[in-house]
Amino acid sequence: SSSDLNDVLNYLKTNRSEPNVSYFGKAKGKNVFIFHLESFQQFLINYKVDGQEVTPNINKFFSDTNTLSFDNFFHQVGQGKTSDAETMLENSLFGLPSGSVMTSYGTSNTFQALPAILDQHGYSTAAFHGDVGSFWNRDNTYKSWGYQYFFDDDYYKQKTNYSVGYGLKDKIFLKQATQYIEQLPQPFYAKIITVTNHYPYELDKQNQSIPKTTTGDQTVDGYVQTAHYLDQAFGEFINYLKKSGLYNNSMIVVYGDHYGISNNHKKAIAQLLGKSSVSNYDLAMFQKVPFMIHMNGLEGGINHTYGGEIDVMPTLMDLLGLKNTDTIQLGNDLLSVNRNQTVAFRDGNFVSPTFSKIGNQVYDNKGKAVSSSLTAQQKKSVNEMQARTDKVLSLSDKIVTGDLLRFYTPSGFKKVNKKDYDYKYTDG
Ligand code: GP9
Ligand code: MN
Repeated sequence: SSSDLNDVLNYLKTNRSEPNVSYFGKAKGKNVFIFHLESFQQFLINYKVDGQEVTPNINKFFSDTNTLSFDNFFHQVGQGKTSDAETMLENSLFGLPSGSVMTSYGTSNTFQALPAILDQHGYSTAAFHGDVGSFWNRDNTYKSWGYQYFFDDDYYKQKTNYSVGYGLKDKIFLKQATQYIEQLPQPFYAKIITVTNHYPYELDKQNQSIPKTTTGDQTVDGYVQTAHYLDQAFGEFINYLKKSGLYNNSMIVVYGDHYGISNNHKKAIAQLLGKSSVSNYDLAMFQKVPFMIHMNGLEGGINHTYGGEIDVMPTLMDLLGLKNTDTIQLGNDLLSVNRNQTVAFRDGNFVSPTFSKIGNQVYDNKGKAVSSSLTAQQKKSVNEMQARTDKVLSLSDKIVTGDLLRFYTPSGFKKVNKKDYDYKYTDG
């Protein structure tokens, strides 16, 4: 309703953060890659098995002098998993308390997504994925988001052994994706969704090149093997970008979509982290995923701000120098100077640099349970963070379930017409 929309606009009036002047427009006109690392958690960075780095190529990228890396960046997905991550990254809206925005609303709702915005600024836009196009209703949702092209599994040569689990093996997928990348008019925005590092972490013998972990938990121990394979695929892709020259004129954004090891595996998680047991706070910290931005000339380093997937779109828009003062987005630019660092999880818990709330317990930033020892001042600050968390989640749900964006168009934005797009593969 219009009063719900007013709630949203009022919230944004006081909660929009200012771009950081030293980053605004730094990536103007660059090609953009969004490289989606399936089920990839932050703890894998610099993790070793038997003295061997699990992800040497991603590690190198993480600490490259031209990579801005975030080490307090959290996934914020719910049941919609990958689709929630995509929804947050390209719309700055949360997934739903249950189900998936893309599945339930992707076809019918109005969106003002990043691909559509970039299209209207002269970009060509494409998504790449080696699974069937209908998974998570991508083939319809991407039209609503304004993607010009969606290269789903129909676009790649298939052979026996080319696929495992949900789709084409990453190396084979990425190699074949390059023929389409090369045809995209520049500047382009390309989202590349990998899939091999997906539960239950199966991989053919010949691609296993690091030992499994030895927690004894069957579903956990293969994780480093598929992560290692993903890392090799990533390394090959980066080499391709360097050879083709794209590495130097692109902003390359790399992120992990969500956990690979669920909280049902506490004992194994403790072993992987070298701890005797894990608390709920440890498990919350275990939800960190990589977020890295690489670009020639960008001053890299590790940024410690607390943030999550909801914050990616405003961050990228500011880097791209796109006006973002009247869009409806619930995150804030990770590079803003005075940004609010409360990270909302989809279940209403939150983490922050000071206090975090998991279930009924409040923790300080060392992981100590402090509910019963908070001062009045601290209690007040915890309550404020909780209120903010509840607010952004409920506003997001109102926007999605009420299709509120159909009542509001940011200045200069042209409504997306789904009929403009057709992703069906036709030979020749
Ligand atoms: C399938 C893939 C997996 O196409 O993106 O989705 P997930 O199971 O991780 O949500
Ligand atoms: Mn996923």
